[in-house]
Amino acid sequence: MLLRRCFRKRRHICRSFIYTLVIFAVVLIVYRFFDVPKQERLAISSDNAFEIKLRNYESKIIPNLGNNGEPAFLDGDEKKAGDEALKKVALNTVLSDRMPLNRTLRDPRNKGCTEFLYNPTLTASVVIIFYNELLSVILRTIWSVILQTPSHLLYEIILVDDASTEDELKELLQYYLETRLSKYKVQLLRLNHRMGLIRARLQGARIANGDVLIFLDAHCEATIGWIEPLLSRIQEESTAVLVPIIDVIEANNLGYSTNGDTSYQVGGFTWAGHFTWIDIQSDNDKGKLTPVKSPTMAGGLFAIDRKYFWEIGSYDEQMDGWGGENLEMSFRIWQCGGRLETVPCSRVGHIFRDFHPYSFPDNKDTHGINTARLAHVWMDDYKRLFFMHQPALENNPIVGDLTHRKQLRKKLRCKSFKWYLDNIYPEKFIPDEGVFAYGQVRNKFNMCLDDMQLSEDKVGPLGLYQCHAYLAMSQFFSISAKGELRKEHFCAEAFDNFQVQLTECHSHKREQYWVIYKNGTIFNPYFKRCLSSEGVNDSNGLKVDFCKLSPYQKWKFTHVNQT
Ligand code: LR7
Ligand code: MN
Repeated sequence: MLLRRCFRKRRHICRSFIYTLVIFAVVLIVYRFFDVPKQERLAISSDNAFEIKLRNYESKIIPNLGNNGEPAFLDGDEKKAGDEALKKVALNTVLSDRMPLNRTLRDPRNKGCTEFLYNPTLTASVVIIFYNELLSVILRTIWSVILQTPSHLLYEIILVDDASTEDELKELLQYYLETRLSKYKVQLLRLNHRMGLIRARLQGARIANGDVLIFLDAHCEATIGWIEPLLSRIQEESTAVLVPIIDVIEANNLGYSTNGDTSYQVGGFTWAGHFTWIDIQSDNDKGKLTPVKSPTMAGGLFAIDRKYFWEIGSYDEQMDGWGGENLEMSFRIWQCGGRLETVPCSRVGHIFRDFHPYSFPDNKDTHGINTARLAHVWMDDYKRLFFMHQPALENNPIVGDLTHRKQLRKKLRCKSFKWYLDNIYPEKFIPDEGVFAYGQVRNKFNMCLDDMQLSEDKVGPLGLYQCHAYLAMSQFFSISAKGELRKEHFCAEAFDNFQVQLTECHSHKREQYWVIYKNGTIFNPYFKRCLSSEGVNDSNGLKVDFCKLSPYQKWKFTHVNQT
């Protein structure tokens, strides 16, 4: 009807209208007919150099290699090249390139975990930052997130390239996303200059839109069911910040290894400002499958409500490079009213490398500087213990302006560091509080007890060294309330051959139990002998000897508390 009337009245206008319609329809049909998804169009059209490279790379992947998270091994030249890479970049890059990007992993969780019914409705933005990481390792991280996350819970994956300099990585990653991952919400944000991992994470967080932010290092693999308990817990309590159990992916064979499915550790710290793993202290919490309180987090893998992330002060944007942000955030969360928890039913693997394969601009000790920042802002008087490790940073302008962070602490009305120690980490050893004596321990010959720079994970003799003019950490010892002669982690322990070694404190008393007497002797009741510096040389350290009136058995602590 309408058409007929139209033809009668305005014939030519009407005709052109119909022609346009027909042409439009034809174009539409042709387009639909020949339409192939964007990804394949790019791929097919290619004699494209990227496509050739990627196909070449894909053709070398050995099916099933490393499946179930098994360790994998190559032979001959490839083995040699892999060993070389391990030395150079602390990772077997050759092996990673042969291994499927979507390899399968065993379910590492405790069986009990499958009985929980999680039904989160929150969505996640997974933020993965990287600087010159290996393409296949980044892609395996991405694939694991895609494959192990129910799609309705994954709002997006945001990759932040912290201005990597490896050209191939830059080009191929972008191309891979466009051609192989276009149906997933993965976006790549490229920073135009190196910002360091803290500001890189902030940049990612700024463009995220999911309910929850989940940060991952770029060399991780998520396992089945990893995300549900994280999102559920945040749904229940939006101020809970969560860490999965972080399993080890071996840098040499990429085996996914766990510590079994019942025992796991939580986060602690050292007064030198390093993150450490610690055993769960409360018996009630041991072996629990529901979230467990953690005094700190390692920093690389965690989930936080997106709004809460900003409310609680995101990160200290003046922190450069690497390090410190993890303890800063941990203290801040606890002191300002949040909670930090390890979620035992969420497990993610991380490649632990023996050294950083990258260097930092200007070779700055960013870990030290960042930690000095957080010590000033969050640790109140206890910062003295950190600065004893880093005296050169104490009043150093290199640490930068702290006004904003101090304002933040005021604004959020955060509690004191003492509150944190008393309530969240009461087992933390404080070398100069609640102890019988502390400081330098010297004898008549101006020689002092010395840990001989024993590194944190070793056992070595309790040594003797010229007393330093200042109180250096290597000469700082305490007699604890339990009667240990100790450092932060190490306790002096007497052995059957009467040598005294520094070993991990075990609080079972006996060989690690000492009594100081007013006359200056340090007595070991188990051996009924006294600590002696007689005949000490570098290799054997101190001994326990029959107690006698000898200047070698007389010791003086710089500070003795009255009891
Ligand atoms: O300048 C840089 N820019 C970056 O984007 C330097 C690094 N990075 C990226 C890097 O590519 C990687 O994806 O940042 C991520 C972390 O760097 P790593 O893997 O070299 O750090 P790490 O695993 O040795 O260190 C741990 O402590 C750091 C302190 O700043 C970060 O918080 C890391 O995320 C953190 N990693 C973990 O918590 C994983 C578990 C390890 C443990 C214990
Ligand atoms: Mn890492």
